[in-house]
Amino acid sequence: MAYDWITVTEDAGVTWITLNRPEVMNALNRGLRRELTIALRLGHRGRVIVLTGAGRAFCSGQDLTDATGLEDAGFEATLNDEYVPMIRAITEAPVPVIAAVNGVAAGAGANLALACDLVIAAESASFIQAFTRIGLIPDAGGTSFLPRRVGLQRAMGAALLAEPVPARQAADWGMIWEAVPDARFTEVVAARAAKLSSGPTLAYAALKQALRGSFDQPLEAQLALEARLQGACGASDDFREGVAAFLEKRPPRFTGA
Ligand code: T3D
Repeated sequence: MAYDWITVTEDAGVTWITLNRPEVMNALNRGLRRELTIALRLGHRGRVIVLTGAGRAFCSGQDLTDATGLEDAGFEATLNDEYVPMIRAITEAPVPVIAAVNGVAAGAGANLALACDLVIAAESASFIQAFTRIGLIPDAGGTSFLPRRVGLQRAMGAALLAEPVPARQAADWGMIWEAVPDARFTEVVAARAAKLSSGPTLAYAALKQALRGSFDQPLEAQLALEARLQGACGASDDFREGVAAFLEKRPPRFTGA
């Protein structure tokens, strides 16, 4: 498929999706949101997806010059029709999605990153819940992802004050997985992606489902879910291969079956 606003490449089981509007810090216009949602859905054909930005930013959130959504239907419809499918394409992806945050992530761009399963940021990057600067509240899942990751007070501070949270601080808070020196950013992202692309895909899908659902149900239900998902994993070729590899003292060769 040909894209106008993003680039998509596939290599060794890794689908790389790059937001490609560097002149506006990869702001999300309607076309980009649509393309990104499609690419995320199609990216499942690989074994891991990496989402990153072209140029010096990851994503600056809603394109503030693009009023097409407003003219048609207003924010509520735009969020429901365009942002929600985009975020769900990440959270429901059966493969791990890595946000490789190469630079500033602001507004919905910050929450696009936080929707991902693993967030790796360059040390020079920052996360800005910029919404209140323009009279809005965090959206694109931010009011869910933020307090769950960093607690209510830090979520409140980040949203109320709308100040940049540097990558290192974000990692210290548990908002993201890690902040890495800029010089090593590409190398570290590639290494993490390669590791996940050769991992047990079925187990990854199951653990995403279990962890992401864990905030919404009591322990009893979670235990039952774990048992059901583990039943499927335990019956997989990957489990047999993992045990065989352990006993034979060799690296496993997971196929995702
Ligand atoms: O349903 C709905 O539609 C509502 C949904 C809302 C979701 C949201 O995301 S609301 C929040 C929207 N985002 C923002 O408010 C962030 C706006 N951008 C910034 O605060 C800053 O640009 C950054 C902190 C991201 C980066 O600052 P800096 O100083 O490094 O760069 P800059 O000079 O501000 O930006 C560079 C260019 O990108 C500049 O254009 P120019 O002057 O070179 O022609 C700037 O206007 C453009 N740009 C940056 N962000 C956006 C943008 N253009 C359109 N939309 C943007 N969001």
